[in-house]
Amino acid sequence: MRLVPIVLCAGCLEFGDLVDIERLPNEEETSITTPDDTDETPIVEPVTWDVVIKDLAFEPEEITISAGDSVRWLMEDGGTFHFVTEGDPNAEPVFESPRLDIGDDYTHVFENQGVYVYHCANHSLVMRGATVTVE
Ligand SMILES: [Cu+2]
Repeated sequence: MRLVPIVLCAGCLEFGDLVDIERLPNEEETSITTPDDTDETPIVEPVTWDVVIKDLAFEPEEITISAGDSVRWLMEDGGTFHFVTEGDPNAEPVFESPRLDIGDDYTHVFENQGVYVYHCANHSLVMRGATVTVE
């Protein structure tokens, strides 16, 4: 009869070991999550920045982004159409959107640093001098 409690004790110890083992995967999951967070920190994901075209203007007119980022122009001007054309009027554009009617959008990826001045080829007298600065 006295052997029975001893056997039960042994069972308790084994159960305790099992509990410790069950905790180990949780610690591993925690350590796995930490390197993932660390990896994400130095990797700068490209960002898409929105510029709204409305009331014969680009808003914001000046935007500063990082190399690799994109700018997406959202055409929200009714009753007319616009372009997003890099460079001064009469110059060969580095980039140029197709004709943008209301609801259209145009995205350009800026891989290289620099200051990109752009205008609307359809309203080059009033919609000009907008800039994308790529750092
Ligand atoms: Cu225009």
